Amino acid sequence: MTRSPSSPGFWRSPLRGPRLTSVLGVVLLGGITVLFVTGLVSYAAYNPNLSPVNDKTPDKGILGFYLFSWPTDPHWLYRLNQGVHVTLGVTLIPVLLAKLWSVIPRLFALPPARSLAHALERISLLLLVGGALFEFVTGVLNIQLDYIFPGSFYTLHFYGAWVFFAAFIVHVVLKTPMALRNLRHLREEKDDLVSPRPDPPTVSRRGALWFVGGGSLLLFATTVGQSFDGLLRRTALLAPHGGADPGSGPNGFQINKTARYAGIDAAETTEDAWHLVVTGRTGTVRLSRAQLARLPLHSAALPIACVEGWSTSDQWWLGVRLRDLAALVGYDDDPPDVLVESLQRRGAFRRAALRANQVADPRSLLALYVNGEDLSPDHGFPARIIVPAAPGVLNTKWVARMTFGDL
Ligand SMILES: Nc1nc2c(c(=O)[nH]1)N[C@H]1C(S)=C(S)[C@@H](COP(=O)(O)O)O[C@H]1N2
Ligand SMILES: [Mo]
Repeated sequence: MTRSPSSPGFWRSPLRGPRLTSVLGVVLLGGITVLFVTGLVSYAAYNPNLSPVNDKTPDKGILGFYLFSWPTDPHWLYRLNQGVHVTLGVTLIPVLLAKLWSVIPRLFALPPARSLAHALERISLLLLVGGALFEFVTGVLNIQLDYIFPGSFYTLHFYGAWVFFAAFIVHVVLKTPMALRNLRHLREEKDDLVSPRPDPPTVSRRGALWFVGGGSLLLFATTVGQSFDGLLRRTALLAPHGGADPGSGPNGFQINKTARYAGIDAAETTEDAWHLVVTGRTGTVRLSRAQLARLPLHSAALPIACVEGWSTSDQWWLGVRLRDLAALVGYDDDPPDVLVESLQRRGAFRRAALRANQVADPRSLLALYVNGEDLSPDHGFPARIIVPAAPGVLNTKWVARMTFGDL
């Protein structure tokens, strides 16, 4: 009988019990709530309703709600939000695994359902555990591999989050009172998680918690550096993403997709070949890079902050204000939304839309220079967008066309 995982005697660890499960559960309650909120905020940062360009999630309905235009202040807003989302998500992995381990006997408990209520609870658990694993796995794949917005990752992680969170709410409502009771009373009550025939302990419960916490600390220490430059970034052993080696010098900061990867041919970006085409209320204007450089230039110190969690510190960009470009095509005081398109012919990031409040911000630039030098090919030469507080993906590189108004 003890051979079967559905019999309580099969599970021999003396660590299992309501107290261990409750401690881990309370940590996850706080942590996952933060993940969900920062995830929703990150979604809002894409300005998802701006034409079908920024968010192509099919049939999102009310789940794709958003409540506000993404602000441009403070300029590090997305950097902070996404750094917390990704670093915290990675840090919680050991806690999630330990929590699942601590309740595994219940997965096999028989009969599968004692009552309708019990059946419903078990179904919600299936969605909870499946959803949690799904969100953590898709999230980690996205930062470690080359899954890209707005392809499958974005849609999967989005829908997975809602399924998971619905089950999470049910679970929290059902379990929190008991978890808090378990934490207040130090004795282990009779509980289905406590093994009836425990093996002798090889580690204390406190030791086990230190082990889990140590794992989390290690992941944290090897991830958090992705939000900083220099030596600290080199500690981000687990968050290597951010494409090619950026080298040193003025353009020596994280690169996501290189010019070569994006299929940008140097011959298309020469002074003779490249023109920016700006369209708006009063028609179309074509500008060479030399002509752009003779317009009033402004500078702004802004970071690149990718959805994958990595970011750079503030770089010093110099270029033409987006609102000045809007004024060239008939929007003098009332800059509208803009659709920005890259020279790049294929790939997910070749176009992005910006909202009027982003265009209006005096720090939003079509940058020609960074840190006192021409943009490098990999950072978007001849010209790229840079907008305060926006996710990296909206900072289109190798810009070819800008269409203001009526998206
Ligand atoms: N045309 C184009 N623009 C792009 C991308 C791209 O692949 N193609 N990547 C975007 C993403 S996801 C990020 S995070 C930033 C990265 O900018 P960087 O490579 O200069 O750091 O560029 C954005 N602009
Ligand atoms: Mo990105």
